[in-house]
Amino acid sequence: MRIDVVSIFPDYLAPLDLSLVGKARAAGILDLRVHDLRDWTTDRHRTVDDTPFGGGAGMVMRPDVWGTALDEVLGLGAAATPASDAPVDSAQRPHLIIPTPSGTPFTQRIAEQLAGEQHLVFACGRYEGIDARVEEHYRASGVVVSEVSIGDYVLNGGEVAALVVIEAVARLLPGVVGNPESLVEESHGEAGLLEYPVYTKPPEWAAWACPRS
Ligand code: JD8
Repeated sequence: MRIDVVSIFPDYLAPLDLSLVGKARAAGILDLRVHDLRDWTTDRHRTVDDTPFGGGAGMVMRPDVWGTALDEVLGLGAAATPASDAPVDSAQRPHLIIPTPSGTPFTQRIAEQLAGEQHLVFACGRYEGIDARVEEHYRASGVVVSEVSIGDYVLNGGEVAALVVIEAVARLLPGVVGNPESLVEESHGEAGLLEYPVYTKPPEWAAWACPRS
């Protein structure tokens, strides 16, 4: 699987160098590329935001900078494969994922669906968010686009949500979790999420005994 993440804070994704996801990358199971959105700016101040049309507080992320970046990462730019040769099977085509507070609540089921795809692209917004025309433009261009939320609370940007989704998806890829048995166990339907208590040595601790199985 290939995953691209575009953000103005690429270091926020550094935890993905660690642990199982880090090993999956080293093993070539996961091709994860993190990009700095400012690399696609053209002005010397590397500007990515501007004041909101219609007034209001805060700043909004510019569609033109995001467009240039996503065209390249989605492989849609000039150098892209002509539409006629574009893979028909949606699992082959890139899936643009935009974390946003108003997105579809992220679930284990969505993680399982995404784990079956070949190429995920995360657009991590900041400020008040990304100009809404970006999502409309790529939907209209036939790109599979999903807006997801990781919960009913407000974060400062999409990076933390991208971390959550990428970890939940990556650990489902064959060869990432050491003992796939544990994946089967935990995936026994919705109930699977409700983990059961776990115990290990010593059998006696602080006058607490492990329940006899
Ligand atoms: C993307 C900008 C900050 C949000 C003004 C604070 C997801 N479950 C979630 N909560 N918050 C986000 C999220 C927040 C984001 C962005 C995702 C881009 N912000 C904005 C609107 C109010 N600031 C999220 N997934």
